[in-house]
Amino acid sequence: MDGVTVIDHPLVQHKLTLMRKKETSTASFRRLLREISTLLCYEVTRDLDLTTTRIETPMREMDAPILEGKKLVFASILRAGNGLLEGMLDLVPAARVAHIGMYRDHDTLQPVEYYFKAPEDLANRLIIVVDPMLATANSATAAMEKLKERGAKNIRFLCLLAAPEGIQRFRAAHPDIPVFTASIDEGLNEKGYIMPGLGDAGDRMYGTK
Ligand code: U5P
Repeated sequence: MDGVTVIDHPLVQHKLTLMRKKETSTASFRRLLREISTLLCYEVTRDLDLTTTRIETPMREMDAPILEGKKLVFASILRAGNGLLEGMLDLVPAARVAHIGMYRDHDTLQPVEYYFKAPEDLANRLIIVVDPMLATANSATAAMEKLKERGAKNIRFLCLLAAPEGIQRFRAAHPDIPVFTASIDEGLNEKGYIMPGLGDAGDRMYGTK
């Protein structure tokens, strides 16, 4: 699918299976999410531009590669996004972080925004938005609109699981934003849950419900 990358690395797929299992404990789920997010982060940043900087090794000087441009922004759609965020920050500790508070109204499935805090200069940075689940895509689509309103121009969306319907809606609304996911599942049930999915990512991470 155009603009959609499925990260089918064997370690990602193995860990994802463990996360899907209903008997996986909160502690294991959280640890697996953190582990898997470092692998996803590795893939989503694979094509970042490099420049060089002059350094001195103990032996001599050299021009060594470093990331080009301003620091990345990781934008977490609360609350489940925070599970992906932690592993990504393990890999890119200097990244700036945005938080987008969005909950899904259980009846209408529409996103309700309750919090937004992001670095000032979004226009000049690559923003990687994270939420483990792209279901109806209502929350992700709304989050992108908000980021664009604040000047964001270069955005990627990273999730763990996506429903085909969600991908279609997301790409129709934001064709400029590439989607990275570990799996495209079968579809949504009548309550907007991904099938077979892994349940409610926030509840499984935090042991609620
Ligand atoms: N969500 C889940 N599991 C699902 C479907 C949705 O946890 O099977 C939650 C995610 O936390 C995500 C939000 O933040 O709902 C995305 O839903 P949507 O706006 O894409 O429908």
